[in-house]
Amino acid sequence: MTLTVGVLGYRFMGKAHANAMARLPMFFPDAPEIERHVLVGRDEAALADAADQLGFETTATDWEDVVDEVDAFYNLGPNHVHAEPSIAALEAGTPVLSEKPLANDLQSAERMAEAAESAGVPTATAFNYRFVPAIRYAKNLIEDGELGEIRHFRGTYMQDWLADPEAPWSWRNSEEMAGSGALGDLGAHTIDLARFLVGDVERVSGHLQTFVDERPVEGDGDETEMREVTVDDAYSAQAELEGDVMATFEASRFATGHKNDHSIEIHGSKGSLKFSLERLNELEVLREGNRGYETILVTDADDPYVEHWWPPGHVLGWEHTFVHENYEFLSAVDSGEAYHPNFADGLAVQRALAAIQESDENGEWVAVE
Ligand code: SOE
Repeated sequence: MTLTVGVLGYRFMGKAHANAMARLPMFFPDAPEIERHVLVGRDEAALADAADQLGFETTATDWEDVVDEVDAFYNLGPNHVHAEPSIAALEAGTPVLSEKPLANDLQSAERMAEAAESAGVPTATAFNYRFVPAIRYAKNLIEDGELGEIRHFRGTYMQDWLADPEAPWSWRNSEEMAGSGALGDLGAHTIDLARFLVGDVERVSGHLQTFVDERPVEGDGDETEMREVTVDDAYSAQAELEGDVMATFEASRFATGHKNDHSIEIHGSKGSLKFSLERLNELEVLREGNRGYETILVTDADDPYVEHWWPPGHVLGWEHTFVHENYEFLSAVDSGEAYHPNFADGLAVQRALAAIQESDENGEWVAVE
């Protein structure tokens, strides 16, 4: 049976997921057969062009017409539109993949996770960095006890696309639409990796900062309209993870010189590891008894997901994480088996994000319930 996929959103993430779906038959022949069936958006002309470019059969301007007609629904819109279409799809029994963070606020994330629980179908929160082969390799090392007892997790996510005060305002600068700034957009990924590799976040102390309070709205007029920035440009947090693990998290859109630098370090009683997204094929590992780190090029055929691609050393990139994520999610939709990271994982991250915001506001440590 061919699975039909409906996708809301056709910009950055729409393209990343459509590309992933297009790669599946060639590189993952055991993936279920799918059809990029319907692309959803509001601007009919732009939508028609996007559907053509991204390989969709049809278009729709109303998500309500789509959510109960497809075998899987992808919600790739801005954060404030994650909840309603996703909940409607789940109420119709349709599996849903939502972009991250799960929602723009904790209450919406809770409603989404409840709807997922009641529907009992696979859901996904699109934390694509879990699907980097080197991250999977790291997880295997930790599970095999190679690092011993984990003591520290350090995660930073550095970008610089807002360092220029003239960089235009977008929905990512709006609390109403995005929920938070660097915290939710970037920190959500780091917190998900902390949970995936080490364990749940138990309590946090957070600090958020906005460096530029208003930005120009892009437009044709002669008068420059300025709009308020209502989210953080950067955040930092210290945290305690389960098992008495000490953690620090940090992200910025003002880290000049860093484009998309998501880095983590983990220290255990027997060894350590380091990973940076800017060198995503590599993992630095310090093994017990060694004086220094070794650099492992995670591109061997028996490394996670690599047998589907190229010979050793023929490196993979950012877009491959989406292919792996789509492979796992669509296989779960086909088989009905559980998938992670699901909406419950997305909610757990959202609870940590909300606690970091609350801690910044009241100046105290906050427990992540
Ligand atoms: C923009 O900051 C962005 O595209 C995020 O929204 C993504 O989740 C991250 O993977 C890369 O940066």
